[in-house]
Amino acid sequence: MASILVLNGPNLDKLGVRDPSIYGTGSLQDVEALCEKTAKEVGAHVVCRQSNAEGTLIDWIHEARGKYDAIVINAGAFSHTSIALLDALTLTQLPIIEVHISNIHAREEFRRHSYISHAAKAVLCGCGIDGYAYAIRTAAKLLNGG
Ligand code: CA2
Repeated sequence: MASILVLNGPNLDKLGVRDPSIYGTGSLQDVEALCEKTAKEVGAHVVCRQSNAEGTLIDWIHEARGKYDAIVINAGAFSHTSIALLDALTLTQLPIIEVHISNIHAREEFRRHSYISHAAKAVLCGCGIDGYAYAIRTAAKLLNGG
């Protein structure tokens, strides 16, 4: 059974608390429940983790090699700043699917570039939290030979 690590970065633990016009009303718990439901539907196993700390995310990415078959990641604002996260993702040699709840290309200039995209097989953005379900389906399809 394919095993997928779902990582959420800074401030995503506050989803549903503020700014529903940008991020919708779903909470991080809703995101994780959706990931688990979708994984069941495609016959995969998911582990969901969230951290506000760049180093913690990097450690989890390092540990993912040999333990998971793919990574789904919404690195939050670190997407726009962190070459270190990009390097860690590249080092895993795992398929990476990047998710953003909002359409980062329709927002401020500084959100329009993501370092993570350089390592990503696919990028989902602007689909709300459904983007996580699409990302898990995409990962499962890739792992089953495309
Ligand atoms: O659209 C996305 O998923 C983002 O990755 C979300 C990040 C943002 O920095 C990225 O540019 C795009 C923000 C995470 C959540 O921030 C919140 C802010 C207010 C209320 C709740 C969450």
